Amino acid sequence: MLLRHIGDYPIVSNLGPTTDELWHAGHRDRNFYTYGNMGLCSSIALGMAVSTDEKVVSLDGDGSMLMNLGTISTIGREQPRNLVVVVWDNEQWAQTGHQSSHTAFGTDLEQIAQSCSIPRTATVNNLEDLEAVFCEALEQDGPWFIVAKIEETEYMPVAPIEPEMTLYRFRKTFGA
Ligand SMILES: Cc1ncc(C[n+]2csc(CCOP(=O)(O)OP(=O)(O)O)c2C)c(N)n1
Ligand SMILES: [Mg+2]
Repeated sequence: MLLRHIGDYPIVSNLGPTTDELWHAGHRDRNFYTYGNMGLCSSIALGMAVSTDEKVVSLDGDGSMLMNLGTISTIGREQPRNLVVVVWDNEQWAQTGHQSSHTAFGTDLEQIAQSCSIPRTATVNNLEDLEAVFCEALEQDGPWFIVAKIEETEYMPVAPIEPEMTLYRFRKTFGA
């Protein structure tokens, strides 16, 4: 659904299932797939956002975001108007054994974003609301912080990705 709306804007995807699903949903040179670097998806997207005028979309995970909450604070400090963070919040560190994360015990990532002065935030619980807020985020200035509550489903096969090629393909789309 997100790919239907995103046009040519770059996406940074969190390690594991998020990256695998993005690859299966629609491989494109402007997908910056990450593997292994837990907690850095939105940090990388932030770095991109301050380097380009284009919208930059981060598809992060609750567990990864919890491991690097300082990213939210830095987004609030830098106020990149073109950054859109979507956190897939399944309330678990799912891929390493479905351990419940802090969002299952009262931590509200949207409230954290608000308290870090991120001006545009939302929490959505269904696809329709996600689509509406995501389209708004692509149109209007942010930074945006969207928490998408999700349920775990079966994993797709691991995507055949080589980090060096991801970097090479991605950079080329910026003419570097
Ligand atoms: C520094 C570091 N610690 C631990 C791991 C192992 N690890 C990989 S993914 C993951 C859980 C990520 O949770 P979340 O971002 O919520 O994504 P989900 O698995 O729920 O899709 C963990 C603990 C890692 N890759 N790097
Ligand atoms: Mg998770």
